[in-house]
Amino acid sequence: MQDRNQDAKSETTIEGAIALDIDPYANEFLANPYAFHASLRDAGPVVYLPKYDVVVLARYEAVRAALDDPATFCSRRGVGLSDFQLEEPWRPPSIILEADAPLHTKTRKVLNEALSRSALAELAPRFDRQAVELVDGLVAKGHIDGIKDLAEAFPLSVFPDAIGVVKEGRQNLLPYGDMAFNAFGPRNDLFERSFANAQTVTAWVVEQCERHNLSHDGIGASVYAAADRGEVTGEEAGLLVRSLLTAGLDTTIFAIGAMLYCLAQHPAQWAKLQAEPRLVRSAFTEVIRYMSPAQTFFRTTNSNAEVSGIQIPEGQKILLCLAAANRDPRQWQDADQFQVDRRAVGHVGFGYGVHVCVGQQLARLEGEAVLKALISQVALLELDGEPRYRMNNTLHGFDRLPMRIS
Ligand code: OVV
Repeated sequence: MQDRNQDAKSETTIEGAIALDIDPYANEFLANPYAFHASLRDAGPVVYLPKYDVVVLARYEAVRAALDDPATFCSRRGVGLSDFQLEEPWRPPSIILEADAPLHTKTRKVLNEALSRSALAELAPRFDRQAVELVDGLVAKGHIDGIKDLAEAFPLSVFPDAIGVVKEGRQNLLPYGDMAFNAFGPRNDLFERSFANAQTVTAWVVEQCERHNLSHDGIGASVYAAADRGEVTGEEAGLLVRSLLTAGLDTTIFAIGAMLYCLAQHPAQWAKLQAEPRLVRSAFTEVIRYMSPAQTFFRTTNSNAEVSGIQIPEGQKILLCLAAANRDPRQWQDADQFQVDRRAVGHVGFGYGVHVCVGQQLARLEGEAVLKALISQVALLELDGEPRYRMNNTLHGFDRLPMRIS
């Protein structure tokens, strides 16, 4: 039996890759991933995890190279653990995230346009005003939960309106995002728990993506305007609005939560920002590098591939550890230090290449609005109790951040 097991194992092992007995979906890993990330990077350029039959790339150079080669490392077989060629996806696949050229090229153009810097420019004054108003109210309270009261409250106050979603039923948005990001991992407890009300939640989201349910002046409407121009079908426009609602809220909430945590944990960096508010842009970029709210995405090899001289067969699931790449000491000086004036451009926290986050200008607008409001309205910002991690198969961050703010 022993021998047979070993034989079976050597059949699936990738020759030249180091096999590690690490579970990236275990609670210990998800709560405190940094030592595991170092083990994954240090083991070699290509690591194999027998438990999930996945190859892991965790070094910056390897992650970036894979993201830069979408013909070999494709997305249409899913960007989670599951191979859509072998398993039925939990919902009709995204036509932008879970797609390759030429479909992706077409859909990407539509969302690029709807989310371009110029399209978003008119939202900025409102975001800034809402952030100041919200932060002023929190300063008056003195003690807050940074997550509920700010990291969630701010995106919820601007994002659904910006897209043009009806008010009734918005409580379904966060559970839907939680499902989607858990669904990139295995069907573990986290997955099962987040899918408890899947039917209701999914039905609501799908319905809100229909044209007649969206406002006439939001980002959703501008996606449908692309359908009027013949760039996509009406059905495709609905799926692209679904992408916005799936990817746009939990991510920014985790990013703003990460920002609050970073500022509270690094008072010298907070002081530097207060002295030099022009650093807001690089500070937000550094938050994404340092915390990587989206920790991982997968690709699937579309043909036999080679990474660092190691042969990877066609149909292999590849876990790209964005979070590990973003703290790779081979790439970053003092990788584990949070530095608001770092030139963190080039991080892969938003991905890289043709699939790089299409909503990142909107995410920035939100993150920077909050950060500017904190700088102008807040003197003291510190932790006031134990942060609690929010567990998710893909997102890393907090669900409770007790803070003193004044
Ligand atoms: C969870 C997620 C991330 C990015 C894109 C999408 C979903 C999508 O539905 O397109």
